[in-house]
Amino acid sequence: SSPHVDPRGYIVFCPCMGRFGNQADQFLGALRFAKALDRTLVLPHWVEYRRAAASSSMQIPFDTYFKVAPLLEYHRVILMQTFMDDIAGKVWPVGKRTVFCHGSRDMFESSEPNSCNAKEGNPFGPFWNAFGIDFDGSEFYGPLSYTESDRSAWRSRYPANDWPVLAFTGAPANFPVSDEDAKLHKHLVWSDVIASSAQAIINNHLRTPFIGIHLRIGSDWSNVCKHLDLNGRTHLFASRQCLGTKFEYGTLTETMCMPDVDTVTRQLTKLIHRTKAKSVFLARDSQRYDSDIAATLKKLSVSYHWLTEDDPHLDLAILGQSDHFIGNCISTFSAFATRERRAKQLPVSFWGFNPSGK
Ligand code: GFB
Repeated sequence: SSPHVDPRGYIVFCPCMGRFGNQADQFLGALRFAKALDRTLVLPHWVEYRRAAASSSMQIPFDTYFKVAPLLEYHRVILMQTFMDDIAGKVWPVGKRTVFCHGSRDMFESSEPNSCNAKEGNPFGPFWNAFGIDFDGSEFYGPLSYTESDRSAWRSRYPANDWPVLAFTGAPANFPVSDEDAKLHKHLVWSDVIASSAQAIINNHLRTPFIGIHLRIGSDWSNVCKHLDLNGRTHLFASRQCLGTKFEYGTLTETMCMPDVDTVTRQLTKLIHRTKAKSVFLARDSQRYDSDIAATLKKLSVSYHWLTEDDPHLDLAILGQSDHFIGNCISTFSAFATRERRAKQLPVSFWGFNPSGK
């Protein structure tokens, strides 16, 4: 049976910024926004960039990675494919599709003036094209923001009767995720396929207790680490996760962003001694520390495992299960594991970081 149309309307958006960690951050904000506006959230395809298709992006169905049911415990949601197949024709017919953005976006020479240009560039074009969506007009919602103070203004300016679908050029959410929205992470539950693959790796390759570590040490990341506001009061990406929103627990350092291999092996050794861990799972975006870490762990008679294929979601699902975790405070990829672990009250620590006062 096809789903009923929600008379209170829908929110559709493209997770058009960053890679998985960034998209997940914004997803939580969009989920809260949909709840606040009391509209069904259309669960977007995730946007991925694989090396083979670097010039384009791939669109991966939301439920490839996450279950829908736990989200429904919080709010009404529907998969984008279902929405397009069963609902869009009734509330969002071809020829009458308006797209929302804060103000005109005309960053390219080919841009239309006074338009969201919502399909211009990658991943914008490929995302909407995956469903054959074209836009017929733009709506600039500025100066409204997504924050709580503007939510009643959203409802009065865009009532569901006149605006059954609010389709957003980017995620209707702030970045990075707010503390309040981070709590919604408990509704992001790995799909059975991901969860059982993670469990199989743990059963077959790891002895418990085990430590999961995330190393964000690749070349794109070293560019990020050049822009730290050292000892300052400016957060970078996910740095709230260790420093606290108001820097209650410390300030940024270069080592926190890009720990050197000695810091990593030293900190890992300490944690192994403290926790009596029997194995270590490594998730990383570069292999450059592998041999040093392997040598350290061999000396300690601690076994280790890493995935031989690049699989960020499987990495994260395993990091979410480990008995202990060391992550990168600034990375939103680490932050995903941190939120999942904090929701389950599992311990979290970070490279090069000791909470002040402890
Ligand atoms: O997830 P993400 O937005 O987090 O982007 P950051 C990092 C991406 O790098 C992940 C890969 O989505 C993965 O594709 N990656 C990082 C990993 N660590 C791992 C790992 O341990 N295992 C695997 N398999 N893959 C930000 C971006 O990254 O970095 C920003 O999102 C910007 O937009 C900046 O590009 C440079 O917050 O770490």
